[in-house]
Parts: sequence; structure tokens; C-alpha cells
Amino acid sequence: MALILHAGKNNKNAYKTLIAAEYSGVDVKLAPNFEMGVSNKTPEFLRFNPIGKVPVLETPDGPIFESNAIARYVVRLNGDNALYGSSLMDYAHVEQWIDFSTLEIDANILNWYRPRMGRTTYLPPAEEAAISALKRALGALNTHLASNTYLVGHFVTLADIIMTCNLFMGFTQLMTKSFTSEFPHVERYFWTLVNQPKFHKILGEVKQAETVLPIQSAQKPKEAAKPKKEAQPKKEAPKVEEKPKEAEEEEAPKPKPKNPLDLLPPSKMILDEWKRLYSNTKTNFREVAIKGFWDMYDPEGYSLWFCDYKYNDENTVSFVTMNKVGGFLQRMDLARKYAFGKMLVIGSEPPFKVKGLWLFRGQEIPQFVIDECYDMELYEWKKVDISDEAQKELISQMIEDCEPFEGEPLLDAKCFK
Ligand SMILES: N[C@@H](CCC(=O)N[C@@H](CS)C(=O)NCC(=O)O)C(=O)O
Repeated sequence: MALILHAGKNNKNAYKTLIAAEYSGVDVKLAPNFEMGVSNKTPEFLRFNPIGKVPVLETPDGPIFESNAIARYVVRLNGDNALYGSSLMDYAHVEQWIDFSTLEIDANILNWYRPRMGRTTYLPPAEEAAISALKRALGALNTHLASNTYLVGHFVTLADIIMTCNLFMGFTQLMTKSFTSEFPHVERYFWTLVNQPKFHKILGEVKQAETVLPIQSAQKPKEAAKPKKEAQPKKEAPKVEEKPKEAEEEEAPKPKPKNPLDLLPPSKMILDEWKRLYSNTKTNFREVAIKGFWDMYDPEGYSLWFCDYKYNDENTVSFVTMNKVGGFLQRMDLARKYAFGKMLVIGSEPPFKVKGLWLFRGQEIPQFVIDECYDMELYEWKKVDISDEAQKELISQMIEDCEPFEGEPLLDAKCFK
């Protein structure tokens, strides 16, 4: 008789058990007609799990909640499988990686994901902290995987199943290629695992996120975007209204409608070609990259913009100023397909000036960028007039990190590409 797993179809925590069941030859079925927020609120369900969370496994001996515990149970139902390794040490390492995956990977992915979904308050510094903790964990995982195909031993174990399901949420919702390319062994590991037949059967075709999940509009910290200067206490985290917690699980959101920029008439300028030229030009930058830029530039398909930070007098500490610009570029990740940017931190003494140059698809700054990236309001934006040779020269200098820039040294030059 099949064991019944109560959860929605797209629940990555349920995937752990379903994949473990495939490997262990245990018959587990999803509860039919399960409806998140309804089925898990009934008195019967609350007897399974008093806090109403999924997944829950219904067994002849009673219910089990907590997805890792359920997966462990399913694996142990069949003593004949290798999902716990073949020695006490393997067993300990499987447990080690399950905890690591849960506490260092999944917890940080959720701390990045939930505020964006409107489940908790969105605070940019908290997001930065989650991303930085996640990168630390992925760095450690990457190092381990540099010399190991699987987490433990030479075969798939339960640790790989749980790790892959946790990474699945990161790869499909938040971690774009530009993010994961820093961790090539994690990439290789993830794509190898999700393409194993028993994983593939449950997960289907897996597609990496092209953009970071956008922040739900109710969560955008508009107020954080520097309202009246006097009114805002400087270092305070942006205030946003906490949305009531939705009775929804972490399921993949509905497919996003097409970005309107994809519907623009085709442009002769291929943004990726320009980005490659920029990255690959190591010498004669002016003659090769800058000339190439102006040869490629299509003023009908793209527009150029200068931006000037509105609050330069606050840029009194060099690393804080550089971090601020770094955070801005991180939040611009959602525009990677449609934009290129240079941000300069100018001066040798504080207060430092921050100026930038951006190339956007279309004739306007894309609305989704204005909506999703609160930093936009911290800058004064001016469209470039490319018939003005002086403005064109300024652009060339910004792309080139020309020094001195407007008579001053550069403290930092960051590129968004
Ligand atoms: N640690 C739990 C997490 C369970 C969990 O957070 N489940 C979410 C869906 S993935 C849920 O049921 N949320 C509904 C709620 O919070 O009421 C596990 O691994 O099973």
C-alpha cells in the first residue's frame, strides 16, 4: 500500500521524499486534490502536524512531519539501499551534509526568497546578509565538489537528494547564471544530479532563473529610497509594512508574462557581443572596445543614461560608498539581459562622488527596473544626447575608467555586464 505524502505538486521539500522513494523502491503517492492553504488547515491535517505545514507523510503507524525526517524514514524502510553510504563514517557525513544543506544553504536561500515573495519584510541589508552567507556556504560546497562527484562516497546518497532539492529552489528562482558561475563545481554537481533519471522523473526539465525573482510590489521599500533627507534617520533599515503571512507554500510562482522589452523591434546591437568585447579587450581599449562600442551602438534599439548620486555629501567612508554601489549593481541583476552599466566612485578624499553610465534596451529606463530596484531613486537620471560630442566623449571615458576623470582620481570603477 502506498504511503501518502500531503503536499502540493511543486513543493521542493516533498521532492526530497519522492526522489528518495524512487531510489529506495518505496511506494509514495502525493495526496490527491491537495490544495495548499486549504487542505493543510483542516482539523484532520492539524492532527498530522499541529502547525499545519507540509509535507506530512501518512503511514500505517501514524504521521510524520518535517521533510528531512520523512525522507530519512522512507530511506530506512528499505534497508537494502546505499542512500546512507556503506560505513558509520559515511552515515555521519551524510548527516553532516544534510544539516549543512538545511542550515547553511536552504536557510539562506529562504532568507533571500521569502521577503521577495512578500512573506516577510523586505530589507535590503538583510537580503545582502543572506546572499553573503549563502555565497560563503556555496564556496565551501564548491571546494568540496572540486574533488568529489557526490557529497559522500561514489554514489548518490540522501545528502545529495536533500542538497539538490534545496539548490533547486535557488537555481530556479534566484541564482542566475551570473551568480552561480562563481561556483562551477556546484553548477556541474547540480546539473548532473537533476539529470539523473530518478531525479528527472520527479523534477522534470529544470531551467535556471534568468532573472532574480522580483520583489512583490507591496514589499518594495519605497521609503528607503531617500525621501526627505531630514526626515530619515540615516542608518535605519527601510520600513515596509509587513504583509500578513500567506497560507501558501514555497511553490514555483506562475510563469512570468513576457518582458515588454522582448517585444521591441529587433536591434542590430547584440548586447552580449558588446559585453564580450568589453570583457575581452585587454589592450588598446580606446581603439578596440570604445571604437567597437560606437560601431555597434544602435540609438533606435537602445538608450544611454547618465546617473548622478543625489547624496554625495554622505559618501564620507570609502568602503561604505563602494559597498553601496556594489549593492546597487547586485539589485540590478534583474536587468542583466537588457542593460550594461559603469559606476564610478570619484575622488581621493571624502566626500566621494558617485556617477554612472547606463545602456538600456529601449528609449526609456525600463519600468520594471524603476519598480524593482529602489536605488534608482537615489540618482538623478539624464538621457544622453549622442549628437553632443562632449557627452559622447564622457561616455567613452566612463566605459574606459579614464583617469583623472573630470580632473579627479577614481576610487573605484564597477561594471555591470
Ligand atoms: N522544516 C519544514 C518546513 C516546512 C514548511 O515551511 N512548509 C511550508 C511549505 S514548503 C508550509 O507548509 N507553509 C505553510 C505555512 O507556513 O502555514 C520541512 O522541511 O518540512
